[in-house]
Amino acid sequence: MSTTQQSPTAAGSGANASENFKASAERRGVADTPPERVAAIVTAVLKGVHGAIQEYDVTYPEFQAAKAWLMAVGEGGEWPLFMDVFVEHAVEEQVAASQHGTKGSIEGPYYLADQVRLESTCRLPRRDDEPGTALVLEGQVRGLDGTPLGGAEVDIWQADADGYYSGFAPHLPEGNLRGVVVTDAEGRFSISTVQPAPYQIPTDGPTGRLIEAAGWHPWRPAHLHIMVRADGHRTITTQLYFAGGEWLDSDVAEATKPELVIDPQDDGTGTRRATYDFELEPA
Ligand code: MBD
Ligand code: FE
Repeated sequence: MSTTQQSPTAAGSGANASENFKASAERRGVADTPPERVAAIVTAVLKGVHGAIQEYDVTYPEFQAAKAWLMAVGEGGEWPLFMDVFVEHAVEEQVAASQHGTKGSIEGPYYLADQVRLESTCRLPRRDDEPGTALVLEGQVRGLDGTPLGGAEVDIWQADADGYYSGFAPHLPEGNLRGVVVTDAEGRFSISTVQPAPYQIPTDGPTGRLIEAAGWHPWRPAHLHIMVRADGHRTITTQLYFAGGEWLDSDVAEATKPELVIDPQDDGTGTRRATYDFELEPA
């Protein structure tokens, strides 16, 4: 990691993620949950909490510490981070049960809509001195029946070689390593980028303090986030991971799947290349 950069504080990246989440309410839609269902779900959650209190004979100091921690998560803007690390994978697994084609994975807290649109063969926006190994991801977007989907959008975002996301780290230019790649008439794309580093949950915020208090590790394996959209098809939100990568078998967010692991190979010029095709089901 370079020593001159300013690392984002937990509060900085958390607050940004909270602001971004609130601003994107429209894209996320309305839940419209009827009262009986609200009551059933909340009752089940509370039963789980009450059960843990009984099972572990939770004390008053522990109960008050939990309240203080919950307040800190909100004040630090870390609810998007906490929810996406510890809860989102369970929701995604429910959705996945009725989904065909490319496997999905969690969106996480660092998606930003409306990034620069790029041609099918392109380079993601990067700094002049962007560190990291050159990486090319190429492939094709198809329907479940094999039809190539030209004009599909491969919306990609990733951490840099130091593990930081643009938009959530003040030292990075806006839009760095983010873009919406539009496939050619054959549904193909070829994206030049750099190898991302594993992601560490900020250790200076409440989520990091909980992880430390529990003796867990705060790491996600290196990954590329990708959302693929095509007219008449169900949008897929997923991530690609790297064969042999650190933390691949112990992702703190439990969001890896064997079908989502790529194994880029050096093409002889120092650039690592991988192919991945996306298959979308009808909407
Ligand atoms: C990430 O980069 C991420 O992908 C998730 C799911 C949670 C925290 C940081
Ligand atoms: Fe991520």
